[in-house]
Amino acid sequence: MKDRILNNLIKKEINRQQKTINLIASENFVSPEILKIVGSPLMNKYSEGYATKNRRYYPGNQYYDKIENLTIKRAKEAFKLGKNWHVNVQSYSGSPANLEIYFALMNFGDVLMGMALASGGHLTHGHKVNFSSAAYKVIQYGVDEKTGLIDYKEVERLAKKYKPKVIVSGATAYPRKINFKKFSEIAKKVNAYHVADISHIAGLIVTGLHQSPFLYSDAVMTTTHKILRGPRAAIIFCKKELASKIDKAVFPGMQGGPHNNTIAAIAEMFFETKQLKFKKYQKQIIKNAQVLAESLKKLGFNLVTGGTDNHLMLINLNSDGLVAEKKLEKVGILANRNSVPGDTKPFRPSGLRIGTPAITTMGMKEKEMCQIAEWIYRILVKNESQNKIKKEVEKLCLRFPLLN
Ligand code: DSN
Repeated sequence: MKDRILNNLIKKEINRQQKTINLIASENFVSPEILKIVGSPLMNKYSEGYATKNRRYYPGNQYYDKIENLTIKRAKEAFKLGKNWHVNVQSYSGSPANLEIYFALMNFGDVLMGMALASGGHLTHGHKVNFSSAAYKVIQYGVDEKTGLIDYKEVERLAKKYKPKVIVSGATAYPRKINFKKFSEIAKKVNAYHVADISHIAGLIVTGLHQSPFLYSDAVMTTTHKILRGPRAAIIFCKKELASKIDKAVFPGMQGGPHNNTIAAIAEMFFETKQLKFKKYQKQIIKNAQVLAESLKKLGFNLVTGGTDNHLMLINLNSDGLVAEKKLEKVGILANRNSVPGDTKPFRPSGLRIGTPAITTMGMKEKEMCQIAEWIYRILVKNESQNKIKKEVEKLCLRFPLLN
């Protein structure tokens, strides 16, 4: 690279990724193949329109059409979908994808019901500062403050009272399994669409380690860059009868030209999720999360819901999460501060979210989980020397080289 300033910054960032323990539940490390496809000449083209409809607004798309159709085919195979499901692979990322689904299924001013951010929901599930709450009347459900679990009876009560047009299930910080069947039953009772946002758990669903929402939803959205270990993007699945509405909402409703390089990288991602080692990887993510959760508990940490069934856990610190996040960052351990049930200030919440997808990709296993729990304890409880622990962290990370 001729640009030495930028080259130097990129090198530093790659080095940072190698030398830190990444416990951010939504991040991961993609394969060299995916990196290559995203940075390939596939980036150079406009293809507004859809391959499935044989309707593009630019010439020269004969190969992109094939790539987009291949990505759609693989997406359907991965989630074992029949002819009654339609797939749109053009969404730029999770937030636009959710808004596109709402745009397709609701009129402005209709009632949207989603999980509150403070309980583990996403901004686009109706948080007050998000476009979703500006465009729609929002009703938020939460978790039971004592158990930390979704209170399905309360979800039903709210749904019956406010009659939403769309009910969103799915979360960004919920450590337990989600009962999509229950959400579907509630949605049916009030004649609402059930939309499942599976961004955080899609890899577990692909490998049969979590209930699939497809039997129970009208539309499903997943990002591809989290536990699925693909490029930064999203996929929208919907029942066939909603296909035209969803496609129109994505393009021309909200987006212009699709990112062809990313769509091709999603096809590669599904090639990788089909390999036997992907299932082993997903199982190890859960094992690692459980060992980490147990180790933290033994050291006296209080976990929301008492543990985890999936790839993440929430520590209730009963103190400032921002301070804890900063202390850990100083030694090269990244875990984002997060609201815990009852918190009201998202910028200064009192929890930490800890996830295992990225460190499991690095190759870390149970033994390393115990070590990480001990470091968290030594930093947050014992206030030990940061320099000493930073060196220990770096030494461990260098034993698990990233494939760039
Ligand atoms: N920012 C993602 C997460 O951390 O879960 C959700 O979009």
